[in-house]
Amino acid sequence: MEAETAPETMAAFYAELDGQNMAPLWESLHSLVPRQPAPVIQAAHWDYDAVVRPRLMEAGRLITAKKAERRVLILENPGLRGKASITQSLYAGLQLILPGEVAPAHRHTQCALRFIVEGEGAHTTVSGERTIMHPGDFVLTPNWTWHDHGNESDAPMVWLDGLDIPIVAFLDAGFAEAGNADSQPTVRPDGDAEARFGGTLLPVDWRASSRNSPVLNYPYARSRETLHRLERNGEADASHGYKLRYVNPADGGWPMPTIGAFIQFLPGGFRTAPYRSTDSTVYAVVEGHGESIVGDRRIRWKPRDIFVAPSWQWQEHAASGDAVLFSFSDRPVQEGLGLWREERGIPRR
Ligand code: GTQ
Repeated sequence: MEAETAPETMAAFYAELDGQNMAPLWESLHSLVPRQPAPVIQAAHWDYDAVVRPRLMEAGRLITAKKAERRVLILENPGLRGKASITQSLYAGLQLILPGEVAPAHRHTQCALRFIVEGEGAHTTVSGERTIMHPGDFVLTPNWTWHDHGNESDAPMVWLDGLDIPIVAFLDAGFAEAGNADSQPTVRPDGDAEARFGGTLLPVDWRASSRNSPVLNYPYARSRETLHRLERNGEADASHGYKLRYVNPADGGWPMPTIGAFIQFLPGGFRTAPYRSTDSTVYAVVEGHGESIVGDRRIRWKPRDIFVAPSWQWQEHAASGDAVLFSFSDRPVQEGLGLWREERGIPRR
Protein backbone atom coordinates (compact mmCIF):
# COMPACT_ATOMS: atom_id res chain seq x y z
CA MET A 1 0.00 0.00 0.00
CA GLU A 2 1.15 3.49 -0.77
CA ALA A 3 1.80 5.80 2.12
CA GLU A 4 -0.74 8.64 2.35
CA THR A 5 0.67 12.11 2.81
CA ALA A 6 -0.80 13.75 5.89
CA PRO A 7 -3.81 16.00 5.07
CA GLU A 8 -2.14 19.00 6.77
CA THR A 9 0.90 18.59 4.52
CA MET A 10 -1.32 18.51 1.40
CA ALA A 11 -3.31 21.55 2.60
CA ALA A 12 -0.11 23.49 3.23
CA PHE A 13 1.16 22.58 -0.26
CA TYR A 14 -2.14 23.68 -1.88
CA ALA A 15 -1.98 26.99 0.01
CA GLU A 16 1.57 27.52 -1.22
CA LEU A 17 0.50 26.75 -4.83
CA ASP A 18 -2.50 29.05 -4.49
CA GLY A 19 -0.20 31.90 -3.45
CA GLN A 20 1.73 31.45 -6.70
CA ASN A 21 -1.34 31.32 -9.01
CA MET A 22 -1.02 27.56 -9.40
CA ALA A 23 -3.35 24.65 -8.67
CA PRO A 24 -3.14 20.83 -8.54
CA LEU A 25 -4.85 19.24 -11.55
CA TRP A 26 -5.66 16.02 -9.69
CA GLU A 27 -8.24 17.81 -7.51
CA SER A 28 -10.32 18.88 -10.54
CA LEU A 29 -9.36 16.57 -13.43
CA HIS A 30 -12.77 14.94 -13.78
CA SER A 31 -14.73 18.18 -13.79
CA LEU A 32 -12.27 19.72 -16.27
CA VAL A 33 -12.47 16.67 -18.53
CA PRO A 34 -15.98 15.36 -17.85
CA ARG A 35 -17.14 11.95 -19.05
CA GLN A 36 -20.07 13.74 -20.64
CA PRO A 37 -21.35 17.34 -20.78
CA ALA A 38 -22.38 18.66 -17.37
CA PRO A 39 -23.99 21.99 -18.27
CA VAL A 40 -24.36 24.67 -15.63
CA ILE A 41 -27.25 26.10 -17.63
CA GLN A 42 -30.73 24.82 -16.85
CA ALA A 43 -33.84 24.13 -18.88
CA ALA A 44 -35.94 27.28 -18.61
CA HIS A 45 -39.15 28.77 -20.00
CA TRP A 46 -40.39 32.37 -20.43
CA ASP A 47 -44.15 32.84 -20.78
CA TYR A 48 -44.51 35.67 -23.30
CA ASP A 49 -48.03 36.87 -22.58
CA ALA A 50 -47.99 36.59 -18.78
CA VAL A 51 -44.37 37.44 -17.96
CA VAL A 52 -42.36 38.96 -20.79
CA ARG A 53 -44.78 41.20 -22.67
CA PRO A 54 -46.03 43.22 -19.68
CA ARG A 55 -42.40 43.96 -18.62
CA LEU A 56 -41.43 44.88 -22.18
CA MET A 57 -44.33 47.33 -22.40
CA GLU A 58 -43.31 48.75 -19.02
CA ALA A 59 -39.78 49.21 -20.38
CA GLY A 60 -41.45 51.04 -23.28
CA ARG A 61 -42.99 53.50 -20.82
CA LEU A 62 -39.75 53.98 -18.89
CA ILE A 63 -37.13 54.49 -21.61
CA THR A 64 -37.08 55.32 -25.31
CA ALA A 65 -35.43 53.08 -27.91
CA LYS A 66 -33.09 55.94 -28.79
CA LYS A 67 -32.00 56.53 -25.18
CA ALA A 68 -31.54 52.82 -24.57
CA GLU A 69 -29.80 52.43 -27.97
CA ARG A 70 -31.38 48.96 -27.93
CA ARG A 71 -34.46 48.53 -25.70
CA VAL A 72 -34.06 44.87 -24.92
CA LEU A 73 -34.93 42.61 -22.00
CA ILE A 74 -32.21 39.98 -21.81
CA LEU A 75 -33.30 36.39 -21.15
CA GLU A 76 -30.82 35.09 -18.60
CA ASN A 77 -30.45 31.42 -17.97
CA PRO A 78 -31.23 30.73 -14.28
CA GLY A 79 -27.97 28.76 -14.08
CA LEU A 80 -25.95 31.74 -15.38
CA ARG A 81 -27.50 34.82 -13.78
CA GLY A 82 -25.60 38.05 -14.30
CA LYS A 83 -23.85 36.76 -17.41
CA ALA A 84 -26.35 37.97 -20.07
CA SER A 85 -26.39 34.45 -21.48
CA ILE A 86 -29.22 32.06 -22.30
CA THR A 87 -26.69 29.27 -22.94
CA GLN A 88 -22.93 29.21 -22.29
CA SER A 89 -22.28 30.44 -25.83
CA LEU A 90 -25.32 32.49 -26.83
CA TYR A 91 -27.30 35.54 -25.82
CA ALA A 92 -31.03 36.07 -26.29
CA GLY A 93 -33.23 39.06 -25.62
CA LEU A 94 -36.57 40.54 -26.63
CA GLN A 95 -36.39 43.91 -28.32
CA LEU A 96 -39.24 46.43 -28.42
CA ILE A 97 -39.61 49.30 -30.88
CA LEU A 98 -42.67 51.50 -30.50
CA PRO A 99 -44.32 53.39 -33.38
CA GLY A 100 -42.19 56.30 -34.54
CA GLU A 101 -39.04 55.13 -32.74
CA VAL A 102 -35.59 54.33 -34.08
CA ALA A 103 -32.81 52.18 -32.64
CA PRO A 104 -29.78 54.09 -33.98
CA ALA A 105 -27.20 52.70 -36.40
CA HIS A 106 -24.20 50.85 -35.03
CA ARG A 107 -22.04 47.87 -35.87
CA HIS A 108 -20.18 45.24 -33.89
CA THR A 109 -18.21 42.05 -34.33
CA GLN A 110 -21.02 39.99 -32.80
CA CYS A 111 -23.45 38.32 -35.26
CA ALA A 112 -27.14 38.83 -34.64
CA LEU A 113 -30.33 37.17 -35.73
CA ARG A 114 -33.85 38.54 -35.29
CA PHE A 115 -36.89 36.32 -35.11
CA ILE A 116 -40.05 38.39 -35.29
CA VAL A 117 -42.47 37.74 -32.46
CA GLU A 118 -45.13 40.46 -32.60
CA GLY A 119 -46.09 43.37 -34.84
CA GLU A 120 -46.02 44.03 -38.52
CA GLY A 121 -44.28 46.50 -40.75
CA ALA A 122 -41.32 47.82 -38.77
CA HIS A 123 -37.99 47.64 -40.53
CA THR A 124 -34.36 46.90 -39.99
CA THR A 125 -31.68 48.28 -42.30
CA VAL A 126 -28.52 46.24 -42.76
CA SER A 127 -25.62 47.48 -44.93
CA GLY A 128 -27.86 49.97 -46.69
CA GLU A 129 -30.78 47.64 -47.44
CA ARG A 130 -34.06 47.84 -45.59
CA THR A 131 -36.35 44.93 -44.87
CA ILE A 132 -39.89 45.15 -43.57
CA MET A 133 -40.48 42.52 -40.90
CA HIS A 134 -43.44 40.21 -40.27
CA PRO A 135 -44.02 37.66 -37.49
CA GLY A 136 -41.95 34.52 -38.03
CA ASP A 137 -39.44 36.22 -40.35
CA PHE A 138 -35.81 35.30 -39.70
CA VAL A 139 -33.54 38.30 -40.30
CA LEU A 140 -29.73 38.39 -40.25
CA THR A 141 -27.24 41.00 -39.11
CA PRO A 142 -23.80 39.58 -40.02
CA ASN A 143 -20.82 40.69 -37.96
CA TRP A 144 -19.49 44.20 -38.56
CA THR A 145 -22.48 45.27 -40.70
CA TRP A 146 -24.16 48.62 -39.95
CA HIS A 147 -27.70 48.15 -38.70
CA ASP A 148 -30.52 50.28 -37.37
CA HIS A 149 -34.14 49.53 -36.67
CA GLY A 150 -37.27 51.67 -37.00
CA ASN A 151 -41.00 51.36 -36.63
CA GLU A 152 -43.23 53.32 -39.01
CA SER A 153 -46.24 51.12 -38.26
CA ASP A 154 -48.89 52.02 -35.67
CA ALA A 155 -48.27 49.10 -33.31
CA PRO A 156 -45.44 47.90 -31.05
CA MET A 157 -42.96 45.59 -32.73
CA VAL A 158 -41.16 42.88 -30.76
CA TRP A 159 -38.53 40.44 -31.89
CA LEU A 160 -36.22 37.88 -30.38
CA ASP A 161 -32.56 38.81 -30.72
CA GLY A 162 -30.04 35.97 -30.82
CA LEU A 163 -26.37 36.97 -30.67
CA ASP A 164 -23.02 35.27 -30.15
CA ILE A 165 -22.08 37.81 -27.44
CA PRO A 166 -20.70 35.18 -24.99
CA ILE A 167 -18.53 33.58 -27.71
CA VAL A 168 -17.05 36.91 -28.75
CA ALA A 169 -16.50 37.87 -25.09
CA PHE A 170 -14.83 34.51 -24.41
CA LEU A 171 -12.46 35.18 -27.30
CA ASP A 172 -11.92 38.85 -26.31
CA ALA A 173 -12.65 39.81 -29.90
CA GLY A 174 -15.39 42.40 -29.41
CA PHE A 175 -15.33 45.71 -31.28
CA ALA A 176 -18.21 48.15 -31.80
CA GLU A 177 -18.81 51.55 -33.41
CA ALA A 178 -21.68 54.03 -33.42
CA GLY A 179 -22.95 55.32 -36.76
CA ASN A 180 -22.86 59.05 -37.53
CA ALA A 181 -26.61 59.18 -38.16
CA ASP A 182 -29.50 57.40 -36.43
CA SER A 183 -30.71 55.85 -39.66
CA GLN A 184 -28.22 54.87 -42.32
CA PRO A 185 -29.06 55.89 -45.88
CA THR A 186 -30.49 53.09 -47.99
CA VAL A 187 -28.31 52.38 -50.98
CA ARG A 188 -30.21 49.39 -52.38
CA PRO A 189 -33.90 48.94 -53.15
CA ASP A 190 -36.06 46.89 -50.78
CA GLY A 191 -36.01 43.23 -51.74
CA ASP A 192 -32.62 43.39 -53.47
CA ALA A 193 -30.98 40.64 -51.39
CA GLU A 194 -34.11 38.54 -51.85
CA ALA A 195 -33.87 38.92 -55.63
CA ARG A 196 -30.16 38.12 -55.78
CA PHE A 197 -29.86 35.39 -53.18
CA GLY A 198 -33.34 34.38 -52.02
CA GLY A 199 -34.26 32.02 -54.84
CA THR A 200 -32.30 29.06 -56.09
CA LEU A 201 -30.08 31.34 -58.16
CA LEU A 202 -26.99 33.45 -57.44
CA PRO A 203 -25.43 36.30 -59.42
CA VAL A 204 -22.90 34.61 -61.71
CA ASP A 205 -19.77 36.39 -60.54
CA TRP A 206 -20.74 36.76 -56.90
CA ARG A 207 -18.16 35.53 -54.40
CA ALA A 208 -18.74 35.30 -50.68
CA SER A 209 -16.77 37.84 -48.67
CA SER A 210 -17.69 36.36 -45.30
CA ARG A 211 -19.13 33.20 -43.81
CA ASN A 212 -22.50 34.89 -43.32
CA SER A 213 -25.45 34.25 -45.59
CA PRO A 214 -26.12 37.10 -48.04
CA VAL A 215 -29.87 36.62 -47.47
CA LEU A 216 -31.23 39.47 -45.37
CA ASN A 217 -34.68 38.10 -44.53
CA TYR A 218 -35.97 34.51 -44.69
CA PRO A 219 -39.71 35.29 -44.77
CA TYR A 220 -42.03 33.17 -42.66
CA ALA A 221 -44.60 32.85 -45.46
CA ARG A 222 -42.09 30.83 -47.45
CA SER A 223 -40.79 28.71 -44.54
CA ARG A 224 -44.35 27.91 -43.53
CA GLU A 225 -45.34 26.92 -47.06
CA THR A 226 -42.30 24.61 -47.27
CA LEU A 227 -43.24 22.92 -43.98
CA HIS A 228 -46.83 22.50 -45.27
CA ARG A 229 -45.65 20.83 -48.43
CA LEU A 230 -43.27 18.52 -46.59
CA GLU A 231 -46.10 17.41 -44.37
CA ARG A 232 -48.29 16.66 -47.38
CA ASN A 233 -45.48 14.84 -49.15
CA GLY A 234 -44.11 12.43 -46.61
CA GLU A 235 -43.53 10.99 -43.17
CA ALA A 236 -42.31 12.98 -40.19
CA ASP A 237 -38.89 12.20 -38.70
CA ALA A 238 -39.37 10.38 -35.38
CA SER A 239 -37.02 12.70 -33.46
CA HIS A 240 -37.81 16.02 -35.13
CA GLY A 241 -41.18 16.01 -36.88
CA TYR A 242 -40.56 18.06 -40.02
CA LYS A 243 -37.40 20.02 -39.30
CA LEU A 244 -35.40 22.27 -41.61
CA ARG A 245 -32.28 24.32 -41.14
CA TYR A 246 -31.89 27.81 -42.56
CA VAL A 247 -29.22 27.71 -45.24
CA ASN A 248 -26.56 30.03 -46.59
CA PRO A 249 -27.31 29.66 -50.32
CA ALA A 250 -23.72 30.54 -51.23
CA ASP A 251 -22.17 27.46 -49.65
CA GLY A 252 -24.98 25.26 -48.35
CA GLY A 253 -23.78 25.90 -44.81
CA TRP A 254 -25.13 27.79 -41.83
CA PRO A 255 -26.56 31.30 -42.02
CA MET A 256 -23.87 32.62 -39.65
CA PRO A 257 -20.46 31.28 -38.64
CA THR A 258 -21.47 30.97 -35.00
CA ILE A 259 -25.24 30.41 -35.01
CA GLY A 260 -27.38 27.79 -36.70
CA ALA A 261 -31.14 28.21 -36.94
CA PHE A 262 -34.00 25.81 -37.54
CA ILE A 263 -37.73 25.68 -38.11
CA GLN A 264 -39.86 22.62 -37.45
CA PHE A 265 -43.46 21.54 -37.80
CA LEU A 266 -45.06 19.17 -35.31
CA PRO A 267 -48.48 17.90 -36.43
CA GLY A 268 -51.21 17.98 -33.76
CA GLY A 269 -50.93 14.85 -31.62
CA PHE A 270 -47.34 14.12 -32.69
CA ARG A 271 -44.74 13.39 -30.01
CA THR A 272 -41.05 13.32 -30.89
CA ALA A 273 -38.86 10.41 -29.85
CA PRO A 274 -36.29 11.29 -27.17
CA TYR A 275 -33.33 13.13 -28.68
CA ARG A 276 -30.25 14.88 -27.38
CA SER A 277 -27.37 16.80 -28.88
CA THR A 278 -24.44 18.81 -27.59
CA ASP A 279 -25.73 22.16 -28.86
CA SER A 280 -27.81 23.80 -26.14
CA THR A 281 -30.82 25.14 -28.05
CA VAL A 282 -33.12 28.14 -27.70
CA TYR A 283 -36.71 27.57 -28.93
CA ALA A 284 -39.30 30.18 -29.87
CA VAL A 285 -42.87 29.00 -30.35
CA VAL A 286 -44.39 30.37 -33.54
CA GLU A 287 -47.71 28.52 -33.74
CA GLY A 288 -49.59 26.03 -31.62
CA HIS A 289 -49.63 24.68 -28.10
CA GLY A 290 -47.72 21.78 -26.69
CA GLU A 291 -45.44 20.37 -24.10
CA SER A 292 -41.74 19.60 -24.04
CA ILE A 293 -39.83 17.41 -21.65
CA VAL A 294 -36.26 18.63 -21.23
CA GLY A 295 -34.21 16.57 -18.78
CA ASP A 296 -36.47 16.34 -15.73
CA ARG A 297 -38.45 19.48 -16.61
CA ARG A 298 -41.87 19.62 -18.23
CA ILE A 299 -42.53 22.83 -20.15
CA ARG A 300 -45.99 23.74 -21.41
CA TRP A 301 -45.74 26.23 -24.24
CA LYS A 302 -47.93 28.42 -26.43
CA PRO A 303 -47.34 30.94 -29.21
CA ARG A 304 -44.52 33.48 -28.57
CA ASP A 305 -43.09 31.61 -25.55
CA ILE A 306 -39.33 31.02 -25.39
CA PHE A 307 -37.62 28.01 -23.83
CA VAL A 308 -34.12 26.59 -23.71
CA ALA A 309 -32.79 23.03 -23.68
CA PRO A 310 -29.26 22.44 -22.28
CA SER A 311 -26.57 20.38 -23.97
CA TRP A 312 -26.98 16.62 -23.84
CA GLN A 313 -30.28 16.59 -21.92
CA TRP A 314 -32.94 14.35 -23.41
CA GLN A 315 -35.73 16.27 -25.12
CA GLU A 316 -39.21 15.29 -26.25
CA HIS A 317 -41.67 17.67 -27.86
CA ALA A 318 -45.41 17.03 -28.17
CA ALA A 319 -47.89 19.27 -29.98
CA SER A 320 -51.53 19.31 -28.90
CA GLY A 321 -52.52 21.06 -32.15
CA ASP A 322 -50.39 21.72 -35.23
CA ALA A 323 -47.31 23.60 -34.02
CA VAL A 324 -44.27 25.39 -35.45
CA LEU A 325 -41.07 25.89 -33.44
CA PHE A 326 -38.15 28.11 -34.40
CA SER A 327 -34.81 27.37 -32.74
CA PHE A 328 -31.16 28.40 -32.76
CA SER A 329 -27.89 27.07 -31.34
CA ASP A 330 -24.10 27.16 -31.64
CA ARG A 331 -24.07 24.01 -33.77
CA PRO A 332 -21.89 25.59 -36.53
CA VAL A 333 -19.15 26.24 -33.96
CA GLN A 334 -19.32 22.71 -32.59
CA GLU A 335 -19.33 21.15 -36.05
CA GLY A 336 -16.43 23.36 -37.10
CA LEU A 337 -14.43 22.16 -34.11
CA GLY A 338 -15.41 18.51 -34.55
CA LEU A 339 -17.32 18.48 -31.25
CA TRP A 340 -20.96 18.12 -32.21
CA ARG A 341 -22.72 14.89 -31.18
CA GLU A 342 -26.31 13.69 -31.15
CA GLU A 343 -28.16 10.64 -29.92
CA ARG A 344 -31.61 9.36 -30.79
CA GLY A 345 -33.64 7.47 -28.21
CA ILE A 346 -36.42 4.94 -28.60
CA PRO A 347 -39.89 6.46 -29.03
CA ARG A 348 -42.34 5.94 -26.12
CA ARG A 349 -45.64 4.47 -27.15
O1 GTQ B 1 -30.10 45.17 -32.28
O2 GTQ B 1 -28.02 45.62 -32.55
O3 GTQ B 1 -30.28 42.39 -28.19
O4 GTQ B 1 -26.37 45.33 -30.59
C1 GTQ B 1 -28.06 43.22 -28.19
C2 GTQ B 1 -27.08 43.97 -28.81
C3 GTQ B 1 -29.56 43.75 -29.96
C4 GTQ B 1 -28.93 45.14 -31.89
C5 GTQ B 1 -29.29 43.12 -28.78
C6 GTQ B 1 -27.34 44.61 -30.01
C7 GTQ B 1 -28.59 44.49 -30.59
